Amino acid sequence: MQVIFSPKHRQHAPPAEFVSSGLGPYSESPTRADSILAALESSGRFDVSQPTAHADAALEAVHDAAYLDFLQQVYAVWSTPTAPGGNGIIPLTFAVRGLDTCPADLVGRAGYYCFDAQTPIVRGTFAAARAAVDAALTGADRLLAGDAAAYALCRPPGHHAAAAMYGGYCYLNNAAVAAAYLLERGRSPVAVLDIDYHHGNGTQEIFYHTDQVLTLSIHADPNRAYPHYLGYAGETGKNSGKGANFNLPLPPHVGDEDYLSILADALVEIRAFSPAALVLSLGVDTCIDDPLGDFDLSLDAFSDIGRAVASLNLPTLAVQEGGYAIAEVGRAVLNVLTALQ
Ligand code: SP5
Ligand code: ZN
Repeated sequence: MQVIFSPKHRQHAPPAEFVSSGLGPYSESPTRADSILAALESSGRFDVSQPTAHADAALEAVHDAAYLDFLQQVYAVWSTPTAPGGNGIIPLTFAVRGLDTCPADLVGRAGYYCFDAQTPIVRGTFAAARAAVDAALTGADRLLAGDAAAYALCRPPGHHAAAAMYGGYCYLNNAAVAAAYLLERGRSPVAVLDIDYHHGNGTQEIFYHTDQVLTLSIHADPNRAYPHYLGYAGETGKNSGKGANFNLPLPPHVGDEDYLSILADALVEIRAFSPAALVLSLGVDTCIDDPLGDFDLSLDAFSDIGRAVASLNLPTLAVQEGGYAIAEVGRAVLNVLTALQ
């Protein structure tokens, strides 16, 4: 299986994020990608290549043009010699209900587009995020060329980013851009299965009104877990998208057996939809040792997940999302991909 990976991810390395006790280390660190790449390389089962550059059109099919301009420009405007701190741009105000006019000031726009205090923009953020999109699109090209599966080792991840919104360590929605690109090239309809511990709110929002993309997310119940404000079972899609979004929120300490049974339910929906391709938003923060999650999946469960997804017999693009237990993420991803192969 082809693994697509860009070393440009390293340009995105914010030193800190806000946690409940104040500033803490940034969980979505470059070492995550090191761990994954090392595990895949040591297995000797994968070819690793760099992404090819893709035109902005694919990105613009999913994200708002003014939002993309903001992401691309804000750091350069902000980083004057008098600007304080090295933590990157973290907004202090947020455009929530009733505060919804986008200001002219680029830095003021951070709080218009951002929805949490954990997703700083540093100098290299856009370059890294753009390279991650290219990785997902290069993986999609492999499917279009006839490969049964491909894996994009994306960093930063993407599933929390919506058309004009960033948060949850995500800026550009790699999986959604790849799904729209496959659709555009005649792989219709497409299913996106999100198995990250957190709800894929960005992906859900992007495809909420269309019946061309089935979105399913298995995640921690947002009543207790990030992203809190979306991801409930009652969200089933709107307009022609009605019935094409499934949320499967779960309680804490879900173990292998229960998880695999929920996954089997999701696969039933995917089969019924008869997609031409599958995008797998592959977060491994469901692992028992994950510091952000409270699920109890063993490393063996990740092999079972890979086998279950492979049983769909669909061209499958796996796109890396979360996973923060540095010692385990490589093995968890390796187990999924080995079984998927
Ligand atoms: C892509 C992705 O996985 N983004 C996740 C963003 C989650 N940020 C919220 C972190 C909240 C931390 N709560 C820690 C609870 C520890 N038990
Ligand atoms: Zn996650």
